[in-house]
Amino acid sequence: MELSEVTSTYQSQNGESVAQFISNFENAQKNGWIGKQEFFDYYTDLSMTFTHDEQFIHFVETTWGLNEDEEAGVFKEQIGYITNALRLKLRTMANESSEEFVLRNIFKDFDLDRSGNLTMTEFGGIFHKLAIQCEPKYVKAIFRKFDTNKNGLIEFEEFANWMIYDAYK
Ligand SMILES: [Ca+2]
Ligand SMILES: [Ca+2]
Repeated sequence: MELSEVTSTYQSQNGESVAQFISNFENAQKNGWIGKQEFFDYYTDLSMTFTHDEQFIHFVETTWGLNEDEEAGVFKEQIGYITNALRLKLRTMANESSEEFVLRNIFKDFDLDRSGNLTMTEFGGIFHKLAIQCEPKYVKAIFRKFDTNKNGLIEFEEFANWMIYDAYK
């Protein structure tokens, strides 16, 4: 499959392109169904054409409406591990305090443009600043966990709730 084909499928999300997309499975049995093996073969090949994991994950998700990786077990375990590490470091920064002004100061540190919310880029900066190794696909997944109202930004309330209450979700 050419990258240009991938890109056009990626950009258009109507039913026709999905049909087109399904017909692109090289080993598809043309019976209208995609077997598990076909799915995996296809994505193993396809993942080679993306230079960033994040791009690839986004592509798989937008195409299939998935919220989680096919390797859900490993993925979830990693997310849990990184989330706990993140929380521990942030709790240390806050001196274990749950006072709003303390949490607000921490939040402001990461809100580089002072917009009152964190973009994906600003959120990614937290991991960098706290020296937590984290691949972009995990940053993205954790971002989504934080963003409980699903507006694509992390507001202070979402951040604070997670710091105080939702640590082990
Ligand atoms: Ca911001
Ligand atoms: Ca939000």
